Amino acid sequence: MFEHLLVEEKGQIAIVSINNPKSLNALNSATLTELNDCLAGIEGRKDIRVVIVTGAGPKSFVAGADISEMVDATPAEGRAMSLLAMEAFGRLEKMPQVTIAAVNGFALGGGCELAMSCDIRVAADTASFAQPECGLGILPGFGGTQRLARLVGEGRAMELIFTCDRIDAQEAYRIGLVNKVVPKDELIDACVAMADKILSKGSYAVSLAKKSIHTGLDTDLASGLLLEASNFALSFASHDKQEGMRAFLEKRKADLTDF
Ligand code: DAK
Repeated sequence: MFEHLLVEEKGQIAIVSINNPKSLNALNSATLTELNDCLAGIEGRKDIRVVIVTGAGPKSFVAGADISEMVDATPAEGRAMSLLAMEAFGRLEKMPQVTIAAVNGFALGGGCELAMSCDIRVAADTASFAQPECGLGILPGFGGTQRLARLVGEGRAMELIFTCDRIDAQEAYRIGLVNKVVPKDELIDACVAMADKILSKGSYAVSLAKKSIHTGLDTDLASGLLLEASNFALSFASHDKQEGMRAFLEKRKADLTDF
């Protein structure tokens, strides 16, 4: 049903693969539109609770925005593309589902920015990361200046963006850009295992925690703590809170169902 995406569902997990093999999964407007539509379709679903985003093929997660489409784009077209990406990438951050980037190869420019829009990043040991935009006479425009600095700190983000250096998966792990590095052949299994572990917890509580973390990081500590208190109160109204605590006291496994 999508031309540029492959979507597979495994129980409560959706695996969305960017599928533009001829350009190493570069993101053109059509792909961004499909990604946005696909995520919009998933975000209201209660039966899907984790989304894994990856790249089709053996070599590349996403090699960036599609340079062949951008080369002759006008500023107005650039703005339209930016708004489209902002919507799609913003959805990954705001949707109640947990999002995991399974970075299976090149994560360059918009590809690195796509990975950074996910809640968690797991990298294959063959993955590499860069923000090469300044070498093309532009700057990261899908959130890279903001999200990279938040993830790895201002100084490292500036160095990576100014030099356009490409770093390997181990270095990305060392600086906090990715959560873990696994052998390439085990990447999807590792992401599914992580998803299964998350799914065994209270999905409603996890989604409230996600919202608290993302929204809290955009505000001051005092406001973030108030938001946490409100979301904490919401969790107290859930079936899962009753069930989780009772199960502990009764020494049995909790049956957590809310989302
Ligand atoms: N766009 C279009 N085509 C690409 C591409 C890309 N980003 N990356 C690779 N390809 C194409 C290549 O042109 C080649 O096509 P053919 O020649 O076969 O037709 C094919 O994929 C295979 O690539 P290579 O032959 O180069 O493969 P190698 O293994 O030798 O090298 C590479 C792989 C990933 C190191 C190399 O392809 C490469 O350096 N690619 C470009 C990486 C890059 O600079 N990416 C950042 C793009 S800039 C915006 C906001 C954000 C952005 C743009 C606009 N707005 C707000 C409007 C974001 C910008 C970026 O992401």
